[in-house]
Amino acid sequence: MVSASVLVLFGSLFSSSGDYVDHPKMQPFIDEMVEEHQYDATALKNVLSQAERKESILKAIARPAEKTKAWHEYRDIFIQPKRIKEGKAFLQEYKETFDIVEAKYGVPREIIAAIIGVETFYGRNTGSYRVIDALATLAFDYPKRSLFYRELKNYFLMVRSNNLDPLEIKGSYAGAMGLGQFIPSSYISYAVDFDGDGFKDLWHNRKDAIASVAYYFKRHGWKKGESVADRVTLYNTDADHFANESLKLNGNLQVWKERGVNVPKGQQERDAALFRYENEDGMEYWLAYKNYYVITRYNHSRLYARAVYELSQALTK
Ligand SMILES: [Ca+2]
Repeated sequence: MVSASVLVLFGSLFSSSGDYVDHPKMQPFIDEMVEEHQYDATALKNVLSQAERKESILKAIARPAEKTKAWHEYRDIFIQPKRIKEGKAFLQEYKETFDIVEAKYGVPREIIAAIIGVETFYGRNTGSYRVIDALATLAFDYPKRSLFYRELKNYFLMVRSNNLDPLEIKGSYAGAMGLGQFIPSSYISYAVDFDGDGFKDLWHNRKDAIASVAYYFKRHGWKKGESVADRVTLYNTDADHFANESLKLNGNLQVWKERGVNVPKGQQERDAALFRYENEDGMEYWLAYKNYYVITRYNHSRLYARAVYELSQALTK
């Protein structure tokens, strides 16, 4: 006879794998993949039935640093001597790749390096979740699931067309993969096989990762040679009402001047957004231009954009 405690033990063991075998959203997902992409239903079911639901993922996604931290706290995570030092070494080690990529895509090397530095500490922390677990958990069990549902579909398309094992690939809790933390749709659209070995290896191949981040920026409208942002002061504090309104460039420089911003002298007329950042000892204001907006296309956060920009500046000193 099996005791109740043994049943509980086995129950928890079994529930740690195959969490989606009987999930009500799994079959409709499979049906859509078969209908839309002629995916093999048996293969899909086989993979999905080995996906695990991760409570830690649902907890992590509920409190991203971009939503919970003041700027100075966020900055302290990313702008430290070690990340600057290793970033400079990264630029040096891959100088030839950066030379070619910078010329080809028009995106400065320090921006590319800063992205990879902020995302994964130059490849040190690329994520230890199986992407199948991350995306299944978020696509099937997260209330705001629509993005992840799409990304789970893209994941299967990505592994099929690149002949990858869907149960092996690792990434972040949100299913972001490799040195630049590309989600599957980004991989499909922007991954580059820089070294020409036939595999867009964003997990281990730094050359492929550098070129892919640059291509992502080019495709999102990076303006070669244009400045990114200027620190400013306000002559009229009413301008503060318009700060952090959205990530969009919600006024040209003339408008910002009229709203109360001391616009830097000699700047050509163009669109900008005003951002307010909280330091330990008060507020700081920045006028941000098109290229700053492009950084937010990588991660929709003014804190993120600032961290990338500051790290990029530190890497050039
Ligand atoms: Ca490659």
